[in-house]
Amino acid sequence: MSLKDTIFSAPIDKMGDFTFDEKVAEVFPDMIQRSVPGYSNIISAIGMLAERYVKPNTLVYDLGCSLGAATLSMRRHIQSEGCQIIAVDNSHAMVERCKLHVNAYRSDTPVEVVEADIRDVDITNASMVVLNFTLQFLAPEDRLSLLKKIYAGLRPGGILILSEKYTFEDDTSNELLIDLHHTFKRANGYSELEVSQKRSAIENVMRPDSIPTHKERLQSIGFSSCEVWFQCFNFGSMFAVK
Ligand code: GEK
Repeated sequence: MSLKDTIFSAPIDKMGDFTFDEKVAEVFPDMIQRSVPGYSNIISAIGMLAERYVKPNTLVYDLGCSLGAATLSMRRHIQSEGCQIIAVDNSHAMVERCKLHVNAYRSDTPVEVVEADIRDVDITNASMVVLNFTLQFLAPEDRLSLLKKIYAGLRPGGILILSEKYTFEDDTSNELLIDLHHTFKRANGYSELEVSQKRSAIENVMRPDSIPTHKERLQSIGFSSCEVWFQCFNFGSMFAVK
């Protein structure tokens, strides 16, 4: 059972930018579950996709792995032999806790948890790469080069899973979907103050793209098939196959 996220429950005088520190890592499962619509469905489906796409003797990358939820889901489902999952995060607090989660069970598929910036990690011989709500935290000017590196490191037929919060070009749709997300958070027990303080803290560190921007970028890199396979309000997940 993870601790309850109360990080933004009391008024904060001087709001700093949101960081993935010890306090966040401690409550992260509760935070992401109550904040990201469809998170559990996406984690389960990432396991199903791993079963289908991970080929023998290849590598699987979970970039921005946090506590390793996607890694654990993939590890449970991978049937192919000779594979390894490389789970990467640049938050020390996340990596330390991720190692505990990963080492709590034995499995045929080894997992290496690496504390590093995903922009500095080599990607090779990959049959599956997961960016589950991570790309949005990268500076917009760094997104294309990361995706190009992933494309180059994927084997033909390999798959990228890219889950993100989206913006929408039509103002009315955008406002409605943002508002539905806030309603979702309030229904999950977050107060008005928590919703608005989190919104201000995350504004500078998370700059979402629109679905067309994602698709055009992936297609321009060379991915042959990309589609949104899940969406709930302004959150969703795409696949892109090489
Ligand atoms: C999950 N995928 O539970 N290099 C490495 N890690 C980074 C970087 C970077 N440049 N920038 C951000 N991160 C997870 C959830 S959370 C999403 C991913 C959220 C890491 C950051 O430290 C954090 O752990 C993660 O990306 C984003 O399936 O909190 O909304």
